[in-house]
Amino acid sequence: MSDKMFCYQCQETAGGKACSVSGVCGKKPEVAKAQDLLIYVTKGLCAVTTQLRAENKIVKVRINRLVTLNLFTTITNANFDREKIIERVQKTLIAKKRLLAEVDDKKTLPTAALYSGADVEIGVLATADEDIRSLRELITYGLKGMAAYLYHANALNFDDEKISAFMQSTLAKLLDDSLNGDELTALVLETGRVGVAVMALLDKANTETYGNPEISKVKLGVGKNPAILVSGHDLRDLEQLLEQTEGTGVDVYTHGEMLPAHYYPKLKKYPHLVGNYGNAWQMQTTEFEKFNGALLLTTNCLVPPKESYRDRIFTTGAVGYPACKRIEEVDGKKDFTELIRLAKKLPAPTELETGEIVGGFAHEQVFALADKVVEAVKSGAIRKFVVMAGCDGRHKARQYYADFAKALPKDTVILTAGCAKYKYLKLELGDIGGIPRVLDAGQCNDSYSLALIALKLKEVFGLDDVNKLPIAYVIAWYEQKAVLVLLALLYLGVKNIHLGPTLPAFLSPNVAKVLVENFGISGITNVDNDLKDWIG
Ligand code: FSO
Ligand code: SF4
Repeated sequence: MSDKMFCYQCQETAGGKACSVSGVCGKKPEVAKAQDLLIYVTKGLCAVTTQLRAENKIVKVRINRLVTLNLFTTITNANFDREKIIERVQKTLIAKKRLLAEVDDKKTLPTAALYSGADVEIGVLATADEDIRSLRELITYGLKGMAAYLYHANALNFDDEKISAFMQSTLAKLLDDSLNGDELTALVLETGRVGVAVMALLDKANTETYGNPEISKVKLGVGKNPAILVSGHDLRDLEQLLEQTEGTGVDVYTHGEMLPAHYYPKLKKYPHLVGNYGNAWQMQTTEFEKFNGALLLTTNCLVPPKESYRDRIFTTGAVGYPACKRIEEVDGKKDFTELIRLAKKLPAPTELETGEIVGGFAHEQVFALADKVVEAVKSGAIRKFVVMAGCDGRHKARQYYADFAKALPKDTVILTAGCAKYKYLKLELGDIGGIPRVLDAGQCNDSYSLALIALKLKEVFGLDDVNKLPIAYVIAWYEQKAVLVLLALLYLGVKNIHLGPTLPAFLSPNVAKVLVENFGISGITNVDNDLKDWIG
């Protein structure tokens, strides 16, 4: 196996090409290679499970969960702990060996299915043809995003064997050298179709467990109690922490993508869930320091922590960092005692800002406002909606999104989800007849809401094509969940998505051309030009 790393799965990849010395995200070559190995052995396991299904044998839920967590573990900014990743490799090899014994017909299995730890060429560059490589990686990243959504649904006891079967058969197909560009392109679109299904499953899991998000005010200031800051996307982790901190005198705050927890009736009912602290993930290096209290990372995005706050960080689920304490799930429960004990000894947070923000405009809440919205569109009070969803990040070029939001005409409404919102959520852009100009549906995990809102508008306006709606799509991407959301939107027939701040490095010129020609995908230029072209 080569000593060099090669990773180009996220938007911040080095030089817009690939991280080959060390990751811009902080991922070291040995971690990158362990992740490549984990993906490789997972594909091998999936070739076996796919064969088992073809022989009408049942694949246990435990194996589905193993595959899901393996993929989620390799998502950007989730796991930097090489040892833990290698543990997962070994677990996967053991599971595969056992399942292999159950396969009747081993003749068609690929080499990876028989792999037992020998030195083989793996990783992105193992595929020589740049278009095939590009399509394989596009699918792999879509599946990583799918795994993240499925993992969250599973955490709330929602599952769908069909989704796991698709993920596994698709991963197995990525080992098949006989598949050509057209067949892989078809698989890209299939990934988008199942992407819609997994997002719907997670939406059902979240809303049936915690109620439909409702319009909510979230405080930005701080109190005087010792506190825990929760980051990432896992609502079940937050819920368990809220239960365990009840009556302890410890307050709980959200950071980054955990903000939308405040919109759910069954989470906002806890009085000690006091507010949101700070901004998007990339700000954690300064904001975690100032928070003073204990920190819980439930999912990506983790930035390699500075020493000044490293000993206050606890990780759980797919997240990992060698020097940070971990909380494992035992019999479906997580015990946060040690985290709470630490929090009690630490000072209250330093105030960053005051005031409040408003969110909770997921599908049911927007449907409840439908009459008002339709009236505003018919009267011309709302000229256009702009879907500005996705991720925030470190690149200076992302200032574009704040500037774009500020420059949008006053008769436009931003529909948002994901941590991209931090670029404009606090700008006080006003409202249109009581409808705020920034409607936050929730996490990137809730992008499904935006699709449902678009489909509802199509229905109420009696249109035959979602692209005839007065909606522009200005999507900021960073990691692989955004890749899945993009594929899901393409599957839903959405055209002319403007993707930025840069196009993915993993799209070869030919693959990019297919996306441009068939779906009208384009990049961004500058605010003035783009406003003129897209908004008019
Ligand atoms: Fe943001 Fe990070 Fe939610 Fe992403 S926290 S960037 S798409 O990993 O997950 O939106
Ligand atoms: Fe580079 Fe992104 Fe890969 Fe990290 S995840 S190594 S920043 S491409």
